[in-house]
Amino acid sequence: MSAVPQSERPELSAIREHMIIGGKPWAHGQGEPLPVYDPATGKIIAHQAEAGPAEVDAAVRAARQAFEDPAWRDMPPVERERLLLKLADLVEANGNALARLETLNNGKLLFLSQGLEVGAGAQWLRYMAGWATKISGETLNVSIPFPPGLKYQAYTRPEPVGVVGAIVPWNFPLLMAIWKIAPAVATGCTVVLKPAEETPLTAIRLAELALEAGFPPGVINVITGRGEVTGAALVAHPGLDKIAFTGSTEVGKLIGKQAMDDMKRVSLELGGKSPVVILDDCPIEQAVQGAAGAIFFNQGQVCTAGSRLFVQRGIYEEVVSGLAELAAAMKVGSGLDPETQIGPMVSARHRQRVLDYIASGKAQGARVLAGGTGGTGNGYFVLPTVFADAPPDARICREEIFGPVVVAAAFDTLDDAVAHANDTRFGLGASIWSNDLTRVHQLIPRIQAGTVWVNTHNMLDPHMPFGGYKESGIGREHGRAAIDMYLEKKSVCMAYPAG
Ligand code: TXE
Repeated sequence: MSAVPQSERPELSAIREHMIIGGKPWAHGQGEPLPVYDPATGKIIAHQAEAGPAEVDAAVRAARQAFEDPAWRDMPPVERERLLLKLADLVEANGNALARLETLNNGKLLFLSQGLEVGAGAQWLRYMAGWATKISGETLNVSIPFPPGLKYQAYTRPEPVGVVGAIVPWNFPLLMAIWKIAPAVATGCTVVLKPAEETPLTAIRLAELALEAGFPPGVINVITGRGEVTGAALVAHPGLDKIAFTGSTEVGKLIGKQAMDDMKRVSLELGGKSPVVILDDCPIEQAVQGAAGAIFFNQGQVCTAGSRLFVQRGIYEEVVSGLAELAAAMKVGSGLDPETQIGPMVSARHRQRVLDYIASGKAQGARVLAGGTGGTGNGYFVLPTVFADAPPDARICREEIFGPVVVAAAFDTLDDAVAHANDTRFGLGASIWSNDLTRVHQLIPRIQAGTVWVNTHNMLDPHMPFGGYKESGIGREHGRAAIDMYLEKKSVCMAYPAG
C-alpha cells in the first residue's frame, strides 16, 4: 500500500475486508481470502473473504430473522422512508472517500464515481425512499353470485416478497448495489447482496452506513466471493424468496433456470449490443460527440454501451473519420488523474477478453480506424477502438465486448436502419440521432429495445423503467416497476350478508 498519509487518501480509511452478516463484521469465509486489485496499477489493495455455503446460510438466516422480526415487519412505512433518506445523507457525507474508493477499485474516472456512484446513488435512495409511503392496493368490484344472500368485498394487498438475494456486477458497483437494495427495503424486504469479486469494497461500506443510519441488523447483509462459489450458493439457497441479478446473459440464463426449481421470483438485467442510429440530418459534430459518448463512457463497460454504430450513408465517412480522430486523441490513464478520459478495464482477465475480441475483429476482416491495442504500463488499459467494414456475422458485431470498442457501418433507408438495429439477440438500449421528428417517430416503435434515447445515450433516471427486450433480461428496474418487482399481490375477498 502507499506511504502517503491516510488523511490524504480518504479512500484507504474506507477499505473493509470483512462481510456484514446480521449487522456484524464477519471476517472469515471458506478457504483463503481473495485479492482485490487497483486496475490502474495491477497492485493488490485489499483482500476479501469468500463466503461458502456456511456463510451464505448464515446471511440468509439473518435476513429471514430480520424479515420476521416485528422491529422490521411492523415498522411504519414512514420509518423505512426515513432510514433510506438518512442512508442517502450518509452516502453523500462519506462521498469523497466512497468515490475515491470506487475509482481505486474499479478504475473509473473520479468525476463519474462522484457524480454517479455517489451522486446518483443518493438520488436513487431518496427516490425509492418516497415509494415506501406510496405503496397501495386496489378496491375491486367483484360479481360473485353464490350463494344467494351474500355480498363480497375484495381488495388487493401488496406485501413484500421476502428475503432477496441480490447479485451485482463490477461496472457500477455502488450504484447497482443501491439499485437493488433501495427498492427492496422500501417495500419491506430484507437483502443478502453479493457484489462482484472484482469490486466488493464500496458495497461493504454501504452496508456499514446502513447500520449507522439505523437499519435493523440483518435487513442489509453483504457477502463476498466469486460467482461460481458464493453466487451459486446464494442462488441455490432455499431460504430466498427472490433473486435480483445484473450481469452477463450467460450467467443470467443459468440463474433463471435454477430459480425455477423452487419458483423463486427472479429479475434479470443482462447484456446488450446497443445500436446508435445516426440519420443524415444530424450535425456532424453532434454525431461524432454522441457516438463517442455512447461507447467510451465508463470505458464501454456499460450494458447499454453504443457498441454498434449505424450512420446514414450521406454523412457516414465524415462521422466515422471524426470519431476515429476523437478516439485516437483520448487520454488513457488512471481514473484518479483529472486529465484522463479513458481509464483501465476492471481486471486483467477482462482486459484480455476485450483484446481477444479486437484480435478476432482483425482476423475476421474488419478494418481498424483507431486504437486496436492495449495501452502501456501495468494498468489494464485498452485504447479506444473504432472498427469499420466488419462482416455482419463477425464476433465483434454480434457479441457483447464490454469495452471501448465500436463497430461502424453505413445504411441507406429507414428500413435498413431498423434491420441493422434489430439484428441482435439483445434488446437493452438504442439511440436515434436526428431532429427530423417524423423519421424519429417512425423509428421508435420499430426498434426492439427497453430504452430508446433520442439525441442522447446512456441517460437513466430513477423514475424511468429500465430493462431489456429479448435476451437482455426479464423485468424492469427503477420507477414504480422496480417496486412492483419486490412485491407480491395478495387478493382478499370478504363475504358479508346482503343488507
Ligand atoms: O459477468 P458475470 P463477468 C457481461 C459483459 C462482460 C461479461 C463477463 O459482457 O464482459 O458479462 O463479465 C456473479 N451464480 N456483463 O464475468 O459472470 C459474479 O460474481 C451466481 C454485462 O463479470 O455475469 C458477479 O457478481 N452468480 C453486465 C455477477 O454475477 C454468479 C455487467 C456478474 O458476473 C455466477 C457485467 C453464478 N454461476 C458483465 N457467476 C451488465 N448487464 O451490465 C458469476 N456470478
